[in-house]
Amino acid sequence: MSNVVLKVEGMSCGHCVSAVEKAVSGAGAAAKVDLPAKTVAVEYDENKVSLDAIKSAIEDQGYDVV
Ligand SMILES: [Cu+2]
Repeated sequence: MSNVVLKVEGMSCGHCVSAVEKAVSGAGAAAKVDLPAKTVAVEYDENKVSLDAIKSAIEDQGYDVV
């Protein structure tokens, strides 16, 4: 498993948190959002899902991975 912390712009409320967490789990990984820090801790199996796919899933929800 790999762990990475992404900085994500545009998250402002609980709705955003669940949208991002859902998007990441839909991509096949696990996410934990820290709203005040604007970070998303992602745990994923690099043999099953790429980090790019996870970033795309977040960006598809309208947030920016910086
Ligand atoms: Cu929101």
